[in-house]
Parts: sequence; structure tokens; C-alpha cells
Amino acid sequence: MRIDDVLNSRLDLIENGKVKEAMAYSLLAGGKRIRPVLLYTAVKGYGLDESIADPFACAIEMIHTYSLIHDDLPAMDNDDLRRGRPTCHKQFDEATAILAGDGLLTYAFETALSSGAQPLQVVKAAKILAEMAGPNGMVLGQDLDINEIQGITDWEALQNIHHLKTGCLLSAPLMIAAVLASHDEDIEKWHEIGNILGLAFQIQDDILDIRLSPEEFGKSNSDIRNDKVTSVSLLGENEAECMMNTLYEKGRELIGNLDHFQSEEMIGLIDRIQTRKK
Ligand code: GRG
Repeated sequence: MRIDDVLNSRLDLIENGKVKEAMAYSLLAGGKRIRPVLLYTAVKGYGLDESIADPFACAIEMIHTYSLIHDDLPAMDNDDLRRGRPTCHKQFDEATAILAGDGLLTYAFETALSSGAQPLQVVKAAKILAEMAGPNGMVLGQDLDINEIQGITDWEALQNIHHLKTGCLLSAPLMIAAVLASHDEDIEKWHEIGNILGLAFQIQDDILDIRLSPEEFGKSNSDIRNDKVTSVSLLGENEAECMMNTLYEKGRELIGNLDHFQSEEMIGLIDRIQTRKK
């Protein structure tokens, strides 16, 4: 995959050492690469060459991978299995896993800022990335997930957590594509589409979590172990699945309504995500 080549070339620029090894271990562990693929597909939908998206595709996957490494730590979900392999802190140690996450987060921005796109576009895109990943975005979602979720009894409140924790990092590549294509009027539309797809993706994750074994899913079923409130525990499996399908359909409809955007490939990608098996 294109994203693996660009990630490898960025990793080659890091000094050898245990932290680099741990960053590479988690980054190259065979994730689905959904976020970079969303970005590449969106820039192509705007008629641009994929290469313009390379630094941002890398940056988003690095931020996603850092979030998984930190989420798996004993202080958070305390998971042993991720992407079908021991989690970063199990393979190395906690200090190295924390540093690998820190390294990936900071290197993500160094990589994004090395983009050859127009400087104003680079600044706008990097700001979106920071906003979506930071304390008003994914980090806030994780805060609520850790500190508030157990008291939640209504779907609206759970939806808000999912928009932040999952939706923000799925919105970022779509919003960044609009910036790179100089279609800033689409940024908020993609934000909403990313939130809808993120919610669908999270519900699907909750359903797969109860349907698959950890070996099949490639990660621990920590939601069940931690008796966590999820879309399935709140809505029931059937209603959750109906909601997921409705949301994916709504996402496709909104994408089809965008002006200046060739939507076929993106809609095909959403179909493939909807039928994913893990
Ligand atoms: C530590 C700040 C911080 C945030 C952690 C990513 C995350 C937030 C928590 C992980 C748990 C979780 C269920 C997150 C929701 C998003 C999600 C479904 C992540 C898994 O993404 P995939 O399926 O993973 O794209 P791969 O491994 O394929 O890249």
C-alpha cells in the first residue's frame, strides 16, 4: 500500500534506538489504514494526485497509532493484544510505549509540516489535525470515555463521546482533503460526514467486539471485561446494527450531494468499510 511506503520512508529518518523500534513495531503492525485511505480517496475525488496527501496521510496514521498505544496502557484500557500482536507496552515496556506514543504524536506534526503544498494550506490542514486530535477532539473523547462513560444512560451522551473519540480522527482526513483541493466551503460538510461515519464505525466496532474472538478481531475484548457502556449495551445488538446501517447510508447520501466531488470511489470505500469483517 502507498501509505506503508511513505511511512517507511519517514521512519528511515529517525535515529536508531528502542523508541524508534517501538514506533515502527506499532506503526507497521498491519492496521487497516482506513484514515489514510479516506484521505487518498478524497483528494482523488477532487481530481488531485494522491502524492499531495502523503505527509498528511502519514501524520494521521501516526496520531491514530499513538492513540492506540496509549489507550492500551495499564493506566487506560490495560490491553494485551492489538492488531493481532502483543500491545506496545507488552512487547517493550511501559516507559518505551509512552515514549513511542509521544514520538509518533510529535513526529506526525513534523511530517505534516514538511508538506510541499501551499504554505497556507499546510497551516490550515495542520490546525485541523491538531483540533481533531487534541483536547477539544479525540483527547476529550478519551477523557469522557475514561471518566464519564460509566454514568451514561442515554444514547445522546454516548453519541457525543463517539463523535469525539472516533469521529474526529475520521473527519480529519476528509476535511484536510477539502483544504488541499482549495474547497474550504466543504470543510464543515466533511466534518459532519466524518462524525456520521465515525459513529457508524464505532457501533460496528462494538458489534464486532461481541461477535468475534480476540484472535479473530486482533484486539482484546476489553469493553466486555471492563463492563463498559457501549452502543450494544445501550441499544441492543439489533437496534445498534440498524442504526449503523442507517448512518452509513446517510454518509453516502451526503457524499453524493457534494458539488465538485467525484463520489463513486469514496462511496465504494464506504461500502467496503460497512462490510468489514474486523
Ligand atoms: C489515548 C488520547 C487517546 C485516545 C485513544 C483510539 C482511541 C482513543 C481508543 C481506542 C479504542 C477505540 C475503540 C477507539 C475508537 C476508534 C477505533 C474503533 C479505533 C480502532 O481503529 P481501527 O479499527 O484500527 O481503524 P486499526 O488497527 O485497523 O488501525
